[in-house]
Amino acid sequence: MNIYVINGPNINLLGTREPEIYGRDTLESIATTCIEKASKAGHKVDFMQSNYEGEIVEWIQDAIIQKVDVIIINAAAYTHTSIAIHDALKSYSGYKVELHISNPHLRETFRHISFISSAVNAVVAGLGPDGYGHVIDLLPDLPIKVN
Ligand code: CA2
Repeated sequence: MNIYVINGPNINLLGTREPEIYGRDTLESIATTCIEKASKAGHKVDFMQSNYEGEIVEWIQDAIIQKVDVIIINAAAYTHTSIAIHDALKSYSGYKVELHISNPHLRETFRHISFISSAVNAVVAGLGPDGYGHVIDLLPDLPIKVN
């Protein structure tokens, strides 16, 4: 399987601030874990992060063109604002997982609304930085149509 792991704004700061919310792992260490776990299972992960909404939309469009099998997306703050990311995800017919490190429902009310949950197959939240690796481990058990 080909897997895109897409991360939104400020996630590059992981490990530098707010460890009580986001843990102490850096984005680089999460990427390494995902790539290693996927490779052991015979899959390929492209791991990316952007602070720009349009770039995230373009990566989702690229996943459509490249017939990527799975998108795991932590859209970060764009989760709560972005119709553009919602629309791009709707256009992608592969398997999609919305992922959050924290549980947004335990936090400020503006984080309780997700614009993208209605465009994905599954939502994972509150498992900390290990959530990414757990989702990679789960992929063989999910109803994914491989291209
Ligand atoms: O829990 C998550 O994964 C979030 O998607 C993280 C977003 C937040 O806006 C969502 O409501 C929930 C924020 C990511 C910011 O990441 C930082 C990491 C370390 C230090 C500061 C920010």
